[in-house]
Amino acid sequence: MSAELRTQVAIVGAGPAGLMLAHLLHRCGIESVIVESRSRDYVESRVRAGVLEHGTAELLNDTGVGERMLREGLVHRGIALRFNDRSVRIDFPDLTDGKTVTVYGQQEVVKDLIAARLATGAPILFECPVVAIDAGDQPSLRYRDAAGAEHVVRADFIAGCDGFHGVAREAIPSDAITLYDHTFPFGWLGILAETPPVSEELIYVNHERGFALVSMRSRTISRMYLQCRNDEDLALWPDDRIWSELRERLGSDRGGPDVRPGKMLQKGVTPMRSFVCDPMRYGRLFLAGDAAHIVPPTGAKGMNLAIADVRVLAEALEAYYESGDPALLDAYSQTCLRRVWKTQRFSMYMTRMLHRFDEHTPFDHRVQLAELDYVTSSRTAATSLAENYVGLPLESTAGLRKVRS
Ligand code: RFL
Ligand code: PHB
Repeated sequence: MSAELRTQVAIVGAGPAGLMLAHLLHRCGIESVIVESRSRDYVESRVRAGVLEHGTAELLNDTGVGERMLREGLVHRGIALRFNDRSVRIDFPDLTDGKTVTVYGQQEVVKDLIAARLATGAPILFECPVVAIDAGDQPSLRYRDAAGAEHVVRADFIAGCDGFHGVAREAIPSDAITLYDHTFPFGWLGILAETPPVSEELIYVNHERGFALVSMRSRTISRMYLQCRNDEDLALWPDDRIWSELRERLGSDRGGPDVRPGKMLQKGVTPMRSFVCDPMRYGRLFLAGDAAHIVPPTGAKGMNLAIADVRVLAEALEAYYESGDPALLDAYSQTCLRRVWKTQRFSMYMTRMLHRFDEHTPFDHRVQLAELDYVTSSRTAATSLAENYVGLPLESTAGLRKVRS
């Protein structure tokens, strides 16, 4: 039997964007239905981002979903850039008026938001892929349940928060949007391992064999990445090879941090790309997060951008339902895209400064090292990096002020 649901905002996808949007809307009394293709267990265990900008952590706290993050998240006051076998620290609070970032896994944010959603009793449908979206004047979507039956959700608005490979963007006629993209000729091989972090803070490494990054999820679990080919075959990377490559790029035998092999919990390859869809809206369909844009992970920005989008969208929907004024909804795409392009710029800057490019000549490589030397020795340059890393100021806060009070 097929069912029909009616709501104010139908949300496609239960990633950080969809879940946070539902959470913010609930706080201002707007109803939503979340429809997610995967199981709850799957979305709660998908290991991805790990760094929350200052404003993202603040938003989680201010809206009542930051309690576990406050207890278990690790507040980081800086990062190290490592090149020519030396590490130089960028001190965030010193350069940004006291701001920090919080290391707290994306899947933990997702777990906290799902718990908050379930506590409200509002609908969240797992294992229900959305198969069609009608973005017309009377928007609706169709999803298929686990038994294969199709159902309809009718709504005032649809939020496409279904990631880069979702269906929402596909529902927009191609002549109504412009897509910008850039693919990098490399990817990241990421591991999660049971070994204490090699350092208190993240280390971004420029090495002649390629980029490396050491991050963490807790005081006993490390998350580390190695630059690899875009189509890298994981079978060529037994654990031993990963550990010795990390030791080599970190300079463990040359005074660098000591990487100690531990139990490998997960391995995966992520291709790198930059992508923007402009505008992020078609009629009553609004795209948010990875559905609208992708950044290479070097700036640790993807999840933060997703949260920044839905903050703007929730505020615009709140204004619309309060006064019938669509001005903020009309400005949504433009408001978000300003931040998106600045974030593309920063992610591109970090990526270019830290990776090996096949086409680089020895001249290009020297310029790259000079960039690192500059950013770690000029307070002005370091301030720019720090300001972007902790997160540029969030857009207008008119609606949010009410949420906080
Ligand atoms: P998501 O998380 O991809 O969620 C989309 C959800 O939509 C569902 N879906 C559908 N549901 C219903 N019907 C359909 N037809 C559907 N199609 C898809 C999916 O199952 C999924 O649950 O998108 P969202 O919410 O926009 O969030 C974006 C972030 O996930 C992403 O930007 C970050 O993970 C990027 N990222 C990082 N971001 C940071 O802010 N800081 C970091 O440190 C950081 N590190 C990273 C990263 C991404 C990485 N990978 C794996 C791409 C490190 C890595 C390695
Ligand atoms: C992570 O911990 O997964 C992480 C940290 C910083 C990045 C990217 C990923 O730039």
